Amino acid sequence: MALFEPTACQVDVAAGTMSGATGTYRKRLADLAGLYGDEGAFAAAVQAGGNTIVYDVADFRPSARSGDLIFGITRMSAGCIGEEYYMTRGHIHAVADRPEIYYGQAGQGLMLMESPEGEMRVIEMRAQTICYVPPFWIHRSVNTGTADFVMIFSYPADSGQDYGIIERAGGMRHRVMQGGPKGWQLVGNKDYRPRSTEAVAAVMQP
Ligand code: S6P
Ligand code: ZN
Repeated sequence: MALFEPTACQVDVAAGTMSGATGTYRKRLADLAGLYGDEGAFAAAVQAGGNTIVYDVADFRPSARSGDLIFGITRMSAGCIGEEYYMTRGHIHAVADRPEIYYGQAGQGLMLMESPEGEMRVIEMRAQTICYVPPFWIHRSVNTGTADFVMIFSYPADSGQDYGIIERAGGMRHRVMQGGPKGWQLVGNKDYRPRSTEAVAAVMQP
């Protein structure tokens, strides 16, 4: 069997980029319709500058084999739609028992996690924070700071991403809004529809 060549990628924390990436993508405001609670504020923000970059992702994917690892970097801009902080789309891994590690590099933000049954967890992230996202947790990153929020991540190469689990529920159970002693607070999402017992069981089956 031919061995994969050992590889190093160089992280540029200030730029939020990584050399040697095998793939990159960028999400602009106009790509993120339906994510934010204040539709009027979203429409106005798109009107004013739909090209605004909300986040960039660069990753290195050696293979898609079970047992292999994907790693990369995500850089999130600071900003809000109305009072709701910029966030990633969020997902559960398509192979739901696959975990993930995030490692903070710059800025500050949150890893917002929700179990299929609707339990919420929040981990505050800054430079040097390592967050373990266990198997079966839906996860989304939120920039609660005033500068770029940069994290490195790694997860099993056969994980995949399922974005529909959040869309079908009307979003995550809580939104991250301005306010509170830390500058952010969790506010119940009025559009949230809890998953049925059957939907939860379908995600949790091995
Ligand atoms: C993939 C991993 C990250 C995210 C990235 C963007 O499993 O969690 O690479 O893809 O942070 O988030 P999202 O929700 O748009 O994929
Ligand atoms: Zn993930």
